[in-house]
Amino acid sequence: MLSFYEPYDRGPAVLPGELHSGTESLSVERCLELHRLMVRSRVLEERMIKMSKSGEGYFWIGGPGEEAFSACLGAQVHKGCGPAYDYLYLHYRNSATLLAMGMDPLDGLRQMAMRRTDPHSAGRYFSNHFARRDWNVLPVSSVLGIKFSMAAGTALMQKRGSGDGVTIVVGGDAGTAEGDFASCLVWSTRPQQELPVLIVVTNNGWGISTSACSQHSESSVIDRGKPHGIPGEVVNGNDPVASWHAVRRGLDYCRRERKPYMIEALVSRLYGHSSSSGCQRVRNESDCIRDFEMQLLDAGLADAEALRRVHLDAEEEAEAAAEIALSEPHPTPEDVPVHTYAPSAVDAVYPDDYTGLPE
Ligand SMILES: Cc1ncc(C[n+]2csc(CCOP(=O)(O)OP(=O)(O)O)c2C)c(N)n1
Repeated sequence: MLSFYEPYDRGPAVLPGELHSGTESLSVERCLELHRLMVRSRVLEERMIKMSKSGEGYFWIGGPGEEAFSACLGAQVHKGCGPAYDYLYLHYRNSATLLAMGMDPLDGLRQMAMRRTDPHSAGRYFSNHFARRDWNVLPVSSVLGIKFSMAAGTALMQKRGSGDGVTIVVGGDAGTAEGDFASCLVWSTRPQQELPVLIVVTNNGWGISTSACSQHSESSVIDRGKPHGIPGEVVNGNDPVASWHAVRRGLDYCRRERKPYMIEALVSRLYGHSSSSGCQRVRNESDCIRDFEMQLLDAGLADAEALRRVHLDAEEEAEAAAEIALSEPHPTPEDVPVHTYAPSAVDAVYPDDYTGLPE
C-alpha cells in the first residue's frame, strides 16, 4: 500500500468537491476540518503516551482509533451551559470530541501531567477524564456504566423544558454489561415519557482483555434497544462520512421527537487498553486517519504535502503545549478539600463540620 508520505502524483487536487461513502457524502471543507481534528487528537494522545512512558505523566487511557466518530460527534454538539444545550456523558476515549468542541490541547496535557492548572480535575484524575461545566460536559467517571443511568436524569429535565437540547451518553461495549445500561433503556422509553437521549456505544471489540465475542450473545448492541422501541443503527466509526451522517440522524431524531436513539460505532483500539497494558501500537486494526487520507488523495481532494503539513502543525502544537504543562505546579496538600464539597447549609447549622469551602 502506498504511504501518503511517498511521492504521490495524482495531478492537481480538485478543490471544490465532495467525498462519498456509499450514498452519503461530505463537502471537502468539512472533510479537511475533520481530518485536522483527527490528526490533532492522535498527536495529542501520542504525546500523552510518551509522557506515561517517560515518567512525565502517569496512567494513560485515551482515544487513538476512535478519532473519526469522536470528531464527528463533537463537531455537531450544541455546546453551552444549561438545559437548552446538549449534555455530554463521555467516555475516556473521546478526546477528539472535546477538541472538536474547542478544547485547548494544553488542558488535556495538564490533566495527563496532573498539574494544578488542569481545568477538568485540578490535577487529580486520569487522562481524558473531562469535566467542563460551561459546556455541559459531566465529569467522565472511571466507574463504567453509571453514566447511562445518569443520562436519563438530565434528559428528563430537558424533556420537561421547552428547548431542543438533548443528552448524549457514550460508553464502550463492555460497559453495556452493567445494569445502568438497562436502566437507561427503561427510563428513556417510559410510555408517553420518552427521553431525548442519544445513546452511543463505541464498540472496539474489547473490554480490557476480554473479547466482545466471548461475552455478548447479541449480534449488535443496538438490538438491545429493539424491545424498548428505540431506533438505531450500526455505523463504521472509522469512516468519517458515514459517522457524520449517523450522528446527524441520531441528534436530529432526539431533538425533533424528544425520544432516544442508539448508535453503535464500530471503532479501533490502536494502542491497546491503556498504559497498564503497555500502550503498544496495534498493527492489525484499521487506522481511520490513514484510511481517510488515502480516500482524500484518491478523490483528488487533498495533496500529500498539505496532509503532511497538518501532522507537522499538530506535532508543533502538542510539543509547545507539553512544555507549558510540564512547567506548571502540581496540586498541594492544601488543595485537597478544594472542589471536594459543594457549599452546604450544613456549614451554617453545624459550623464545627465546616467543609472547608469559602463562605
Ligand atoms: C464498574 C467497573 N467495572 C470494571 C471496571 C474496570 N474497567 C476499566 S475499563 C474496562 C473495560 C471497558 O471496556 P469498554 O466498556 O468496552 O470500553 P473500552 O475501554 O473498550 O473503550 C474495565 C472492565 C471499571 N472501571 N468499572
